[in-house]
Amino acid sequence: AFLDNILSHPTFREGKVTVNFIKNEPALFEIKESRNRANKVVQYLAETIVNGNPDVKKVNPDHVFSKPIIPTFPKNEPYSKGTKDLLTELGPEQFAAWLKNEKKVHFTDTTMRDAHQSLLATRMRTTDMLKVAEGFAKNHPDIFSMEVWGGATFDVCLRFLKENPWERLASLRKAMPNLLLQMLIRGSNGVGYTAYPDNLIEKFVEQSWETGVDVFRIFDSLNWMKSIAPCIEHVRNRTQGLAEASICYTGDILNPSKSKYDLKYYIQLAKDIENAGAHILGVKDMAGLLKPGAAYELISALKSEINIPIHLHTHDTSSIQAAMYLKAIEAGVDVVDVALGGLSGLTSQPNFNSVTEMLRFHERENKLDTEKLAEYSNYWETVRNYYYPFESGLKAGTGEVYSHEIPGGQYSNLKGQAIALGLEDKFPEVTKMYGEVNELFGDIVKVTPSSKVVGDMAQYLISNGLTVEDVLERGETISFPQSVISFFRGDLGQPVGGFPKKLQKIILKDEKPYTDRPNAHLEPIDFDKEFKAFKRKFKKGMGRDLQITDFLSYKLYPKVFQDAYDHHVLYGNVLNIPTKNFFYGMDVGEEIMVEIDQGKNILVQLQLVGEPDSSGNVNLFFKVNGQLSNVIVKDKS
Ligand code: 3PY
Ligand code: ZN
Repeated sequence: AFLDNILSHPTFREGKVTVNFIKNEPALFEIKESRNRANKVVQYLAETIVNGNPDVKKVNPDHVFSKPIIPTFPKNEPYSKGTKDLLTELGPEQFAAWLKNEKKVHFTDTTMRDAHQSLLATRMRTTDMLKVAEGFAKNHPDIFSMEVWGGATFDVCLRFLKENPWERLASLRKAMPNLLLQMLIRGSNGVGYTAYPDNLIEKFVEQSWETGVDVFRIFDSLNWMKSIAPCIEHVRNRTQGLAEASICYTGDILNPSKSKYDLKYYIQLAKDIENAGAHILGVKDMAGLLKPGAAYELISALKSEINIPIHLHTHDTSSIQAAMYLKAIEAGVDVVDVALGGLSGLTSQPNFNSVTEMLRFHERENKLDTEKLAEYSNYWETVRNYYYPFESGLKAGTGEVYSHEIPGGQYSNLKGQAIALGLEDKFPEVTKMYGEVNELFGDIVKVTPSSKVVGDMAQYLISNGLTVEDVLERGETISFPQSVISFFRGDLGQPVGGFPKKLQKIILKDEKPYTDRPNAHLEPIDFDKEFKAFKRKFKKGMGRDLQITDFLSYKLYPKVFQDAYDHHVLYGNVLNIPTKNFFYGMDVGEEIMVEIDQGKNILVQLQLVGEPDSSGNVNLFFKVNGQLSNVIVKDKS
């Protein structure tokens, strides 16, 4: 193709070529690059048509996809001022003071992060978000913040969607310049499941801010201040954003027989968080255990004991969490997390649309355009349908959450796994065991990554036909899962009240645990040196210069980054392939438009899929921008 460009170039045809011809005509290379990109996209489509997307386990050939309707918005009008503008104007301290003085209750929309993390295994693609991001920000400038990043989205973006998470953040920033963008960060575990060197987390925070995050919701999976405080410091030192440090709520403060996590415990933790310099206090009810009456007590007490605003998060696993919000709002909570209807409820957040209606004519009502909210809810409900293989199969809320205490995101995951393995009838056993393991571990705070340890142990015991009594009686002879050993060694920090000593000995055998910060055991990163080496290692293939953010992705997830890189070398940027085609390939006759570069689109039509030959090779014929093109793919079935 490159040669074609040269041969067809007017200068060449006129015979006026000099030695500098190729050098002086960069367009020749651009055309080559575009063709290259187009070929890679077609290669990806061909591969998916023949072998499927490896992330999609079960395709339903009769599934009906309907076209989502994108709500209208004033395209040519500027964005109305929102919370982002206010933060820029006031700075984080004054902004927090402003928030605390607001009479109306504010909303964080979690649709683009926790909602799909909890309902669709985090698989929502950037393209589906970008279709409505600008419109949403223009139609709803009064939203407090948009939770769009962090948690599991980072990992899943790279691992399964083959997207660059930083690119997602940058494009959402551009599309929603007036609203605060929020992320979830697991304190010293960043967006991973283990401890990282402090200077890696610090750089990560700095780059997240540079790329677009304003609100950092920081938590630690054991509520350990020693993991939370350094992250607050990073936000304060490296950004002009808001450090929202969270208490993770577990247990039930109204239950007198559950005294480990009582009101006094939470108030002290909240004070520690305020004293560590947080601008906002988060109350993160990751399993949806906070009951309405308890919420009233907790929020009232916190309001009188601390001076920073309070932001409440929950999951609607029990299906009664809107009632909890009402009580919390009446007790003075400043912001609550909700998800647009189509992606709300069950293990996700309470329904934004309905919560808004619940508060109509309430003294703390926040007047939003409910008709427009409904249009966006409908959009997401239709888009959700494209992700059907990732649905957990959960049909109803459950009151059992109060006994097993499984966080929303994990619950849908475990349920989905059980259904996929044909063990749905065993699911009650898994959840019961989860509760028993929690008791065995000394009743710990359970949220990523500590919740994963409890889940791993529960599944391990069930699949090996063991009980918690077996562990205590003959645990010396059992080899436990790695995550469990690592947890008892101290790799995730220290749980409230310490580890049960006898069990710790059983699990660690002769290994010695430690009690200081896990991060203190890790070598700091030499950014200058390592970034240079990184750039050498991944020199070609990305079609762009490697950034420090790529290096951070690599340091957080080396293997996942390598795989995403290899995928990129083969298939280029798959970001703009429509979701239906990204997951399920194309039908014969189907024609799609794919943006391969800014403003540059190709029209791809699938013409014919041949039969596999004797060695399993399949010949596919496409029309790309009207030109016939054929690709051969090996059928791996
Ligand atoms: C995460 O860490 O991803 C969570 O959503 C925890 O609740
Ligand atoms: Zn959550």
